[in-house]
Formats: sequence, C-alpha cells, structure tokens
Amino acid sequence: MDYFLTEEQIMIRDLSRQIAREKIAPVAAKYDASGEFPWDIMKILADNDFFRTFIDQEYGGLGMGSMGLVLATEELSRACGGIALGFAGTALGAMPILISGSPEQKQKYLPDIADGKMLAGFGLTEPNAGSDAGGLQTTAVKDGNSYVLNGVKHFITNGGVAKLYTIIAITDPSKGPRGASAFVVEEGTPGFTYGKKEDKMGIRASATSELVFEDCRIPSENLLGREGMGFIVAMKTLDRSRPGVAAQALGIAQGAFDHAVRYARERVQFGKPIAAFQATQFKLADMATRIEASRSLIYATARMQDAGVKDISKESAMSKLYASETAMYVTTEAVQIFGGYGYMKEYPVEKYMRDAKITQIYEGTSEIQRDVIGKALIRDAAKGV
Ligand code: COS
Repeated sequence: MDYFLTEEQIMIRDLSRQIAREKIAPVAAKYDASGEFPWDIMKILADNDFFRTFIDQEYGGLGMGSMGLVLATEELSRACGGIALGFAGTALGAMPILISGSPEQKQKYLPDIADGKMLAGFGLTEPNAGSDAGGLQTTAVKDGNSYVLNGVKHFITNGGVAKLYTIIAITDPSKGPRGASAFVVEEGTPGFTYGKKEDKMGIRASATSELVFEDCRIPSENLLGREGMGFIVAMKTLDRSRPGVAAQALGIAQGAFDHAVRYARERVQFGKPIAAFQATQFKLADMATRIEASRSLIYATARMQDAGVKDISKESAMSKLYASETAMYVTTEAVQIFGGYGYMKEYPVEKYMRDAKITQIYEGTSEIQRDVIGKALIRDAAKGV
C-alpha cells in the first residue's frame, strides 16, 4: 500500500525503522527479562529529536502532529512495544498541556519535553476508577494560591521515570465528572511520592508505577484550563492518544508478522518449508490483511486530527479497537506458526503476544472503545448524519 506520505513523514518513518532495527531489536529481550527502564534508548530517541515530533514548532518541537507520532510509534513498536512506550507515554503525558495549557504553561514545560530533558506521564486511572473515569477520588482542594492534592493514581505509564505528570483530580465532588480539573505536578514536589512499581506480563521495558499524593501542595498556576474542565481534557487527551496506542498495536502485529513469514520460509516439515502449505499461507494472508486494514484506519484518523477535525472520538476508538484486536490475533497466530518453538522464550514471538495484550486494555479497554463508538453512532443517527 502506498499511503502517499510526505517527505518529512517518510523521514521519521525510516529513521524510526532504522533505530528500531539497529538499536532496539538487539536489546528488546534483555529489557523484557530485566524489566529495567531503557534509559540508553531514550537518550538515542532524544538525540534524534523524537520528542520534538508531537510538540508544536513554537515550543521547540517539529509540529509533526498525529501522523508523526503514529509513524514513529508504529516503527519503534515493531522492535519492542515496551521500549516504544517511554516515547509514546511522554506524548500522552504532554497531551493535556498541548490541549489546554496557557501559552505560559506551554513555554514553561514543552521545550524541556521537546529537548528530551524530561519524560512525562498522564495520571487519570485510580484503583477504583479504571473504565469509569468519572469516578475519580483523588482530590485537589484550593487553599489560597495553591491546590492541595490527596489520593493515589495507579498503573501510570512512565511512573517513576517521568519528571512531569498531568493529573486529573476532583475539585468539586458535588459535580461528578464536571467537578474534575487537570493539573501539572512535577517530580520532587513535597507530598508526591511513588508507590508500587508494577511487575507486568508484557511491555516490561516500560515503567508502570503508582503516584501517591499526601497533602501535596502545588501552585494554582499549575491548573490546566479552567476548574471543572478536567474530565473533558482527559477525554480529549484520550481521543488524541488512542491512535498512538493503535500504532503501538500495529507495530507489535507487524513485528510478529515479520518473524512469522521469515520462520515459515525457513522451517521445513514433511520435506518442504511450511510456507509452501496453504494452511500457513491462509494464516499469513489473514494476518497481513488485518494489519493493512489497521494501518489504513489509523493513518486516516491521524490525518483527520492533523487536518483539524474537532471530533475524532469515534474514529480514534475504532482505530484502537481494531488495531489492538488485530495485534492479539496476529501475535497469537505468529506463535502458532512457530509451533512449540513459538512458546519458548528463546524465540521472539511469545514476547510480542504478551506485549499485544495490554493494547486491548489500557487507554480504554476494547469494551470502552465499543461503548464510545456505539454512543457516537447513535448520536450521529439522531442528528441524521
Ligand atoms: N470529548 C469531549 N467531551 C467528552 C468526550 C470527548 N471525547 N467524552 C465525553 N465528554 C463529555 C460529555 O459530553 C459529557 O459532558 P456533559 O457533562 O456536558 O454532558 C461529559 O464529558 C461526561 O461524559 P459521559 O456522560 O459520556 O461520561 P461517562 O462517565 O459515561 O464516561 C467513558 C464515558 C466511559 C467514555 C469514559 O469514562 C472513558 O473513556 N473511560 C475510559 C477511561 C480510560 O480510557 N481509561 C484508561 C486509562 S487512561 S491512560
């Protein structure tokens, strides 16, 4: 397929592909086994201006928009979905500032993120508020020129390695989701500590940790947008970041597929390579078709966003739903093509299968994506669209 990418987009795609192949693939298994954070790769990404891609030019970025983010995330994830997340999770953490930060707030934080001096994280999820993002319990109480935060955020990507977090907390408990507000909290703020570091099934090179707020006082100028806008900021953030997760899923699927085709051509059974059997070819055909369908949907959604289309909730949810289900399907089939070897850690495909699973869960489960799509369809029908 030719997606008619611009020269700049081809450049970021090819550079990402090269870094993935030369720098990430050789260390993917090591970081998967150790669960350590890949600081050396983050430095390579920073040195190659990756953190500039999703930031506007006036704040030190390259302004490559959603397409830039999607292309880079896809290619990096092809080698390792976990390592790619240090990058993509920073884009997610920066998103509330990009969406609702004032010019002063953008000037304060975005250039350092663009320079790769600090990673970012997004704090929405709590132990009792996962899919039900409206049920947050973390509070931010106004006190003079400050807000005082109390509560726990958990399963936070880049938790413990990021220096800056965008946090959604309740400022008016009487108003439900309309009582939430968005804030920036910097590492080292008194009253802000890291809790449990998670030991995960997949994406093990990605850091996931709890953020604990105990009478954590932050200046009122850390409020993003207006009080009460936090839930909307969170939903808009997810609308824009879900194509990124979809791209991560796409990269994982493509990576597993690459290994499966290579293996099918080499593995000889019954006197010929298993790629010569129709049973294998049909599997590869279905895998490749779903991968390409995911790519088409994701790129189309990213282009809608970059063209300034305001409401991309439905398309964004469709991209994430379809690509993550595809990643699970393709990686499982890749393990099947490898047979017994596929089940062994000595071979690369079982890791892809473990890494794929999270894409059906985080930034909204597949069930939540269907909920978002379904509601949008009904809304469109009511409007006669
Ligand atoms: N953009 C702008 N506004 C939005 C929006 C969007 N994408 N989605 C919802 N809103 C607005 C609604 O219009 C509504 O506004 P009003 O109060 O003016 O009517 C408000 O937000 C509440 O919306 P809704 O009633 O749909 O909220 P629900 O509590 O039913 O929750 C879902 C909606 C389930 C979609 C939301 O909670 C969600 O996305 N959950 C998943 C969270 C998630 O992805 N977590 C993963 C971790 S984050 S890394």
